[in-house]
Amino acid sequence: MSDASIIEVHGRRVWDSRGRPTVEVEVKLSNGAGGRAIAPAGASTGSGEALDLRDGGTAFGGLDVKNSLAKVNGEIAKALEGLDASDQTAIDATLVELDGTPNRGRLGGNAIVATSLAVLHAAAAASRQPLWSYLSEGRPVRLPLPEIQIFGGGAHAARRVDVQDFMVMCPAASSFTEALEWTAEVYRAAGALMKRAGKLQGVADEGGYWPAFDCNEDALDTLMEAIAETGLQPGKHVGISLDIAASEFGRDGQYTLALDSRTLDTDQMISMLGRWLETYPIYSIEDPVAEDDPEGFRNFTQAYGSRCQIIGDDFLVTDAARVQAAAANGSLNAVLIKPNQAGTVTETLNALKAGKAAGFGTIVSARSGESEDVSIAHLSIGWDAGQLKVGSFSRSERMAKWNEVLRIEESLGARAQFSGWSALPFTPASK
Ligand code: 2PG
Ligand code: MG
Repeated sequence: MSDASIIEVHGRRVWDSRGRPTVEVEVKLSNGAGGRAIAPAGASTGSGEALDLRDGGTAFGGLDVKNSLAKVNGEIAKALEGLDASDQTAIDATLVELDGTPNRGRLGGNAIVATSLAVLHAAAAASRQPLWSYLSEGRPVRLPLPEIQIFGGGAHAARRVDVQDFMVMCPAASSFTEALEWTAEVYRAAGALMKRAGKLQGVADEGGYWPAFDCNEDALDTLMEAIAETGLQPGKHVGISLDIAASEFGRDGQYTLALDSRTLDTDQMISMLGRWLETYPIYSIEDPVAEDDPEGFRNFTQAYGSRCQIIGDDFLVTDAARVQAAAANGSLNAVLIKPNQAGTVTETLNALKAGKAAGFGTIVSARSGESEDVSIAHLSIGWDAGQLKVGSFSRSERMAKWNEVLRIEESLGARAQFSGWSALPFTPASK
């Protein structure tokens, strides 16, 4: 038995930021170390994601996780007990094999990701290092460029507007601390603007202001105004990042913009986004077209990939093979990295490595259903992803992640290096 042998795996039900049940797993090792992780949950999910297994039935809207927990406390615990927690690859291979399905549907992606991450935490604790440091294995790391939501939309705001995330990015900041300071000013200014306009109606799922707008462009104009109000310059200090999450309103090359009461085909969709790129200082666009529109991704990237980060989320679902295929045919230049889309830590890292090998931007990302779990803050730094997307600048399940990065930044002292522009896969004309 190695020093870091797993002696106990325990799953329990906890609750996420939407008040829904989710899976927490706690792992104990023979040397006394332990680790814990909570599965997040998406609302705008890609069809190729690891399956978030729910019980169905009437309790909690069918979203209970008793089946997943039974798997953790039964088969999973039995299979992992006695294994070396520091061999993450073997742990994850065991989980994948035990599940035996292509989409993690038997044990549940939620059970698997929480277990995989809990083992990782335990192994880091056994090595007496913070998780980010354990993951970095002595390689240099950068503090991530944050993408922070100001207005929520799409599936996170009852589809009040079509676009899901209206975010800001501050690659010109000199540090992670300063990027948060600039963002905090923009978030405040946006709230004040909404209040003055009589449009302040609380926040959406990820903490961005509720999008009480007449059209998507209204949100963009208000965001520009908010940036300008802070005294920071749009396009110089603060850029815009959008998650269109187009799979939510597009299929078979048809995109229905509910707010504007019109349907666009792929070319019209690309033209509309192109006009936004001309009008606003947009640094990043995620899922500009739907996951069933590979040609659309390619055409969009061919047209705009040299001046903008173009991220695949639903389209790539944190899958190394899909990332490699997208790189080979020039479909994107960045990949969103969500551990619960991949299933295990090892598969998540493989997708990130594939992204880096292709010269892609790599963005570790939270889900819209989150918790106090801060694992992704550590992954983004330890794996030197360069970017981190966590939702907005309010609500503690979001702030927990930003604040954890601040602690790590402080602990690095003079060694702290902010990724800034180096994280983005293009050079802006204004730079
Ligand atoms: C996304 C995420 C986070 P969800 O689409 O990128 O914004 O949303 O977790 O609902 O998939
Ligand atoms: Mg997305």
